[in-house]
Amino acid sequence: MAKTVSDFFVERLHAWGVRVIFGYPGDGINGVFGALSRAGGKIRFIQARHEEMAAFMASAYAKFTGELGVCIATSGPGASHLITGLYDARLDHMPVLAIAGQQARTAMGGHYQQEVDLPSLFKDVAGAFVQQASSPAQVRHLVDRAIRTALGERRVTAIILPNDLQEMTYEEPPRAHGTLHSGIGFTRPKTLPYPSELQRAAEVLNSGKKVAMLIGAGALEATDEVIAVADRLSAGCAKALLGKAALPDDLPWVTGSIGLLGTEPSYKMMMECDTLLMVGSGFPYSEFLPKEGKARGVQIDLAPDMLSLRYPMEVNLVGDATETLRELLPLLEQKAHGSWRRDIAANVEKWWQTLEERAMQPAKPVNPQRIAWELSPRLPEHVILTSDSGSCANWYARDIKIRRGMMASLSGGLASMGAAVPYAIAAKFAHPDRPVIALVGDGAMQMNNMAELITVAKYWREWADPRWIVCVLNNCDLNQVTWEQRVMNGDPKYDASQQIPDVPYHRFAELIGLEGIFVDRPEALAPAWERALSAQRPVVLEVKTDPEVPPLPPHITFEQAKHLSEALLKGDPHESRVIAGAARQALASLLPGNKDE
Ligand SMILES: Cc1ncc(C[n+]2csc(CCOP(=O)(O)OP(=O)(O)O)c2C)c(N)n1
Ligand SMILES: [Mg+2]
Repeated sequence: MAKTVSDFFVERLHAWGVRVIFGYPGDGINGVFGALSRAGGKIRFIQARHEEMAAFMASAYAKFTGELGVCIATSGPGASHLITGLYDARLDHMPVLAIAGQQARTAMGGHYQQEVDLPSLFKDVAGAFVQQASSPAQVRHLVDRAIRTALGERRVTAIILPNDLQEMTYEEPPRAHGTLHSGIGFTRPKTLPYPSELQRAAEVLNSGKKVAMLIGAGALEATDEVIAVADRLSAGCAKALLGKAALPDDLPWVTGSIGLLGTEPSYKMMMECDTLLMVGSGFPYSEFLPKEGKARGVQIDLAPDMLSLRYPMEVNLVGDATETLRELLPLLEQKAHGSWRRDIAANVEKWWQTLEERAMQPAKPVNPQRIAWELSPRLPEHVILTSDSGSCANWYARDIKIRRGMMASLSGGLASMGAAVPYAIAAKFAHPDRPVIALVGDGAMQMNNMAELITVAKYWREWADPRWIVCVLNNCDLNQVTWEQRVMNGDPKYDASQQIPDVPYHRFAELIGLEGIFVDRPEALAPAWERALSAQRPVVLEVKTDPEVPPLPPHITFEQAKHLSEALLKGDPHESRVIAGAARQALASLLPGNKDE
């Protein structure tokens, strides 16, 4: 049989190093599936339950391996289902290639079945490179360029293949005018600023007395360098959500997360510093950074368009975090460890105690914060953590003490619900020998994570370490938003939009052959984690949690506090519980008069 365009396509992906593709089939892309089948396992196809989940998997695979993530879908609805997962990769700067089928070239423009204008659909999310192939000799450079662009620019790219083209005999581009003769291969360059710029940065940092650092996903590979620079500058360091695993939390000067899901020591440090060094972070909220003009700033980022975006920096360094910090270090003078760092460490120590006290507050029936608190000391070495968007992201960000060698990620920039389980599945295909734990709200579970448990049931037996745990926080509420409505908008809980059905998640797990554990007493949490972590198969650990424990930011403005009290006065159906419950203490500090702003 002659080599088809699809055979060539699969061969070329393989030559680029692609070994895993996440996706879902359909007649618009059958040609490529046929070729994948003929390729005899050279590239592994992982079947998700939904194309959006496959795209989340590709995004997470890129995050956990540093390699290209690839997802595939059929024409029309399959392709449009990919979009949200692709935006996740786009917003978190992940290299992902989307492959989509399309109607036959002979039908296009004819309002044909499943005909969607895919180049237009993908144009925003895959704007760096999106092309619909129209001839066999074009496919070689489309693959080469889509992958090189994705890797080189850390962007999402897309190739759309009409189904008649997929089955045609492949032709190499002839040596003729109007053809391209492309090749494969990409290695990341070493990106460093000019020495004069490094010197300018060092001057700013050397003249500071109170240096604060903020690191993000760009610093994940730069742990030693961040520690060395922070020690030289006697700085404290906060971590943006995607940079959680960049520094271990047992260092006394690490203030943990920042922002709405952040910590008080991070907030204080940013308000009091005179110098800010930001590394590899697109952390969005300027109000958690120093007031403009209050601190001198230096930023390091690989992407020029992320520089001086949240705070006007004095020195903007385009560079790789590891390499740039290494070059910067010898230019930095050793600062004495004085009251600045001592105060940060004291704040951090006090904050961990506060978190413990908050986690141990009684609640009805289980305080969700305690889930993370009990998990933290039990985290196995090299665990990979994921979290969904929802209140659990607060506990993930603040309460989990991460150690060296662990990985952790979530849908950061997009903050999409429904990412934690596909992320956790991709983590297993990236590192089958590492335990994986996902924290997920019940709303996110119902939205789509639950269906992906079927994917886990399908594949887990092949994972070298079977430990794969999803902890479901069952509060029958879209809790994060309920609290946002109360605090940000001053509205009472709107049951019609916020209340969600009670579902026995642990029993669903059992039905499909996984292990189910149910907890509705705080004392049962620790043994439940122990059991889940020693289980011989994937586990759904369902915990009945209290929706009245507020997942509130460490710093609330007077305005927000006022809104909250208004909501309570307007008659939130859950008002009496809110006031009387475990939230009482936290709320007291929010009410007008108790904050100085
Ligand atoms: C796809 C998507 N839809 C809606 C939202 C808005 N949103 C953010 S958190 C949240 C509530 C999540 O509820 P649940 O998963 O039950 O977690 P909880 O906050 O109750 O712990 C919603 C609706 C979102 N981030 N993503
Ligand atoms: Mg919920």
